[in-house]
Parts: sequence; C-alpha cells; structure tokens
Amino acid sequence: MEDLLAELGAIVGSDHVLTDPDVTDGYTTDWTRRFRGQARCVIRPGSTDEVAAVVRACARRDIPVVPQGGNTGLVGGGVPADEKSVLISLRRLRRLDPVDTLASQVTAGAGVTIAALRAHAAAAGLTYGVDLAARDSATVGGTIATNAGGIQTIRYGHTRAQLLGVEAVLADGSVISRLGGIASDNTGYELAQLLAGSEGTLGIVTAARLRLHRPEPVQLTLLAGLPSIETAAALQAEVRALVPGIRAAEYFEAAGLALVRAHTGLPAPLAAAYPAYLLVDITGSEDFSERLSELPLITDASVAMDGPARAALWAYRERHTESISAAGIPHKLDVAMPVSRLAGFRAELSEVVARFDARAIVFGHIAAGNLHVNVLGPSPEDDAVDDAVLALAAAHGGTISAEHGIGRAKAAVLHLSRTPAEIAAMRAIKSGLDPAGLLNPGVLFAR
Ligand code: FAD
Ligand code: 2HG
Ligand code: ZN
Repeated sequence: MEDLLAELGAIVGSDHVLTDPDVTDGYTTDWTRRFRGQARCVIRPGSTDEVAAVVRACARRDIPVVPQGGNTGLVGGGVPADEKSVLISLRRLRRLDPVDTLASQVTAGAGVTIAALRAHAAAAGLTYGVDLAARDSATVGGTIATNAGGIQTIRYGHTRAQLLGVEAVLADGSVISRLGGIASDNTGYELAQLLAGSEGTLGIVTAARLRLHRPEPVQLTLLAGLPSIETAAALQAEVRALVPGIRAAEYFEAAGLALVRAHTGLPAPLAAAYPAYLLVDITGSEDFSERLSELPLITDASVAMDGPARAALWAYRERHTESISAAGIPHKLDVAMPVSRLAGFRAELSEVVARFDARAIVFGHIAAGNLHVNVLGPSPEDDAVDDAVLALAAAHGGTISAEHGIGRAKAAVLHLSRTPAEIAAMRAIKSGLDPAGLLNPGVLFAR
C-alpha cells in the first residue's frame, strides 16, 4: 500500500493523492446518498499521461480502478464497491480547445462540466446538444460513460449522437486517441461509440471530440395543467404535429410539484391544481401561441416568451431531483417504453408501489417515453420495490434504463432488458478489453 501510494504520488503529485476519509467521503458517497463505498485512495490526475500511468501502476498490482467525473450519476456506478479500489477523479482534465466554427466541433477534456462546455460553445455562436439539470457538475467524461440524455434528447439525441471521437486510457494503460473530428470515417469498429454508455467498464475517457449545433432560439415555453398522463402523452403528440420545432416535452405530476414547492418556496404555477403537467419548449421564429390555445386539450396553461419567464416555468421541472432528495433517500428508477404504454404502466405502478407502503414521484421526458420513478419510503438497502417497478416496466415492453445506466443499482437485473446472447456478447467485449476485470468491477455486470 505504502509503495502504491508513493508511486501514485510520484505520478500525480502528493497533493492529488487523497486518503483522509473526511475528504474522500465526498467521492465515495454518491449524489443520492443511497450508494456508499470505500477506496484505498482518490487520485486526481492532471493529464492523460498521468491517467495512463496511474492505471498501469494499479494494473501491475491487480488493483481495481473506478473512474469518476462530477459524481452526479444516479445508479451508484462511480462509487467503489470494493475497498481495495483506487478511485480516479477526472475532474482536473479541463482542456477546452477553441471551437472549430467551420466544422461546428470542439475538443473537450473529460473533466469539463456540461455548463462550461455549453458556455464555451455559446461564446462561439453554437450550442451543445446535451443539457441536464446537473450541468454545473456533470462532466464530459461522465456523460459519455453514461450516454446521458437530458432535456433536449428529442431534438439532439443522447450523448452518443454528439460524439465524433474520444481519447481514452484502456485497462492496460494504453491510450487510444481519435480527436481529429473526421465526420465520415468508416475504418472499422467505432470505439468512441463503444465507450458511450460503457459506464467506466471498458476504458477511461480523457477527452472527446464533440459535435456542436447552430442554436435554435426557443420561441415559447408552455406549461399546461392536465387531468392525466394519458392526456399529457396525447398533447405532446398534438403539439409536435402542429409546430415544426419542439426541443423538449417534459412531464410531472401533482406529488412532485408539491415537493418542489415545499423545498423551493415557489408559488403555484397555475391558478388551479392538476394531477399532471406538460412542459414544452417550442423553437422557431413564428408565434404559435394562438394556434396552441386552440388545441382542445389545453384548458389551462401558462406561456412564457422571454428568458426569465421561461426559466421560472422550467424550475418546476428541473428542481424535482433536489426536492425529492430533500424529502428522503429515493430509489431511482429510470424506465422508458413506447409512449402508448405509459398510461397503462402509470396506473399499475400506483398499485405496485402501494404494496411497499411507499410513494412514487413520477416525472420525465415524456416524448421519449422516459419516466423517472422515484420511490420514497423503503430503506435504501431494500431492493424489492426496485425489482418490482423494473419488472413492471419490462412487462410493458420497456427498458430498465432510459438514460441513467445500469451502474451497481441494476446490474443484477440487466437480464430484464437484455437477452442472454446480448449479455454474453457484452461480456466478451468486456473480457477482450479488460481481461483482468479491473475497470469498475461490479458495474453493469453483477459479480
Ligand atoms: P459520474 O457520476 O462521476 O460517473 C457516472 C458513471 O460514469 C460512473 O459509472 C463512472 O465510473 C463513469 N465515469 C465517469 N467519468 C468517466 C470517465 N472520464 N471515463 C470513463 N468512465 C467515467 N442524467 C441524464 O441522462 N439525463 C438527465 O436529465 C439527468 N439529469 C440529472 C439531474 C440531476 C440534478 C442529477 C443529480 C443527475 C442527473 N442525471 C441525468 C444523471 C447524471 O448527471 C448523469 O448520469 C451524468 O452523465 C453523470 O456525469 P458525471 O460526470 O457526474 O459522472
Ligand atoms: C432528470 O431528468 C434527471 O431530471 C434526473 O434524469 C431524474 O432524479 C431523477 O430521477
Ligand atoms: Zn432525465
């Protein structure tokens, strides 16, 4: 151990080898507080070469490594399960190259936050397609590793759709680098795409070449009060059919709104209260407010046209996660299914959750069929409600993870969404790239 710490200190500088539990706790406890672990130490390398040297030093001693970015992941994937692990924080890799405005691309280090990346793109008149409420902490590397979605996925897709190439350190300490930004490149396996969604199990992302977009200003944000999830699903489809550009269509319910208001002190968004709400961002320059008001499903709504008014409406949706955590330690389930199945799933969900003497806060990216089911009540160690909700999603033709990943939280039930043949193929890729199983063991595949 002494010998390892000395070698790691020589690589990254002793200031960046953290062993004091008061300091390392912030890295070994996840954002939700449901997943806690221990590590031999936390290492904060400052360059790709340092990451590679750290990985080699650990590999020589058969020591597992756990990569971590902003530690905003919601499935326990960045928190070590094995106390022998070395946790590698990538936050110091903050390279941010000038934007290539001819190609609408940029190269960013793994530790750059999504907020910093978006600000950098905006300064060049462009925008980055992924945005999420964790933007101030979530990193480029972490969002690639989880293939994060977010509030704009219906317009720009998940993180993998933004990815032109990556630089990454593999399990043996070798470095692969494809940051040239060639948009057309059919030269075999697309390793960047393989790393997207691999949750730190195949390689450690140190930088990425990312696609940027011309921004499409939001013309209006609409928040409608509705009687049910069924009408919310129907309304988002009607709005999409009516207007050419829609960037977000988000759903939440009365129970979540009540938690948000209790936590934030925000006033009620509409004069009356409703069981369900739909929040939509419409882009373009044409004023659609009159045509929207003619849609029969819209009986009560608030429309915002300028930045501050839009942000005020978005706060009701974006502040759900923090408000739920203020009420307890949630069981976070992130399911998706065909939009046509959402209402049936939602009705049965209430019955399932009631069996556990628990309550479910449901919200999410409804146009993508993605609901975030946050269950409050059961103890953090008890997985029974998680298993029941995930089995229900699978029974409705859904996936057990739309955007947060599998992590440690769902590794034991990966079979609900993947066939034995798919899991065998995934394991073959894992053992090909990481034969000793040192990269984030216990994540994605149960041990
Ligand atoms: P971490 O939490 O540090 O790590 C996540 C996983 O990636 C772990 O398995 C870790 O080992 C691995 N990893 C991290 N960095 C690297 C790297 N450089 N190389 C290889 N592996 C790495 N997610 C969404 O998809 N959509 C949302 O809308 C969304 N909103 C959120 C809102 C809030 C308030 C919060 C707290 C979370 C939200 N999330 C959302 C979840 C989270 O922000 C994402 O999963 C994000 O991608 C995690 O990034 P991170 O840098 O914090 O990664
Ligand atoms: C969001 O959409 C995130 O806000 C977080 O994916 C979801 O807290 C959650 O369950
Ligand atoms: Zn989400």
